[in-house]
Amino acid sequence: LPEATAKHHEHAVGARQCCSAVVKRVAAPVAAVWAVVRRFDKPQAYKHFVRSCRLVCGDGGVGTLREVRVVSGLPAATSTERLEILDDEHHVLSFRVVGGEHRLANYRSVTTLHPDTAGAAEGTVVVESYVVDVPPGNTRDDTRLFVDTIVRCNLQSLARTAEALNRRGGATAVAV
Ligand code: A8S
Repeated sequence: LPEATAKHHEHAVGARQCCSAVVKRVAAPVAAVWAVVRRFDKPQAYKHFVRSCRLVCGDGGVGTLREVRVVSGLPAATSTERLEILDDEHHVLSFRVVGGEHRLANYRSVTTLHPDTAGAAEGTVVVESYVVDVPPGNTRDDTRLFVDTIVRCNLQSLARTAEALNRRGGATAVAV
């Protein structure tokens, strides 16, 4: 990764915290993936664990607060999240969990997009790293397994969403 972007994935990890990262290749150009990722007001466009989302304050720029309602069956009901970084030039988005009814206190993630030059067609490599408190009564490994699973699901469905958007030729007509 370019050095400036790699730095975004360096997290200060406290004694009772854990961190990890998930990488996903998408068969669509960076613009198509970014069109989906950058919509802090619409995480449900690809995050299937999100039932609904409303903005508490802000208009989708840095500092915007959203309240996410999670689908049933998870040890969570709501999450209040603040947009920390939205860099349209370098394709970096970061948010922080500031409240809600769930067990992932102090969750913070960083998502970066990179052109994938390996294949013939234009592709994207998505890197998503996070740091989070280990909940009382859980181990670091439990926590990493739980969160990695959610993030992997999100990036899988991000890939499907961006690839469909790209096939419709609509990286700029953001129909997410
Ligand atoms: C994201 C990443 C995560 C979201 C987690 C890890 C969450 O929304 C879910 C279950 C929880 O227990 C915690 O990018 C929380 O959204 C699906 C409500 C925060």
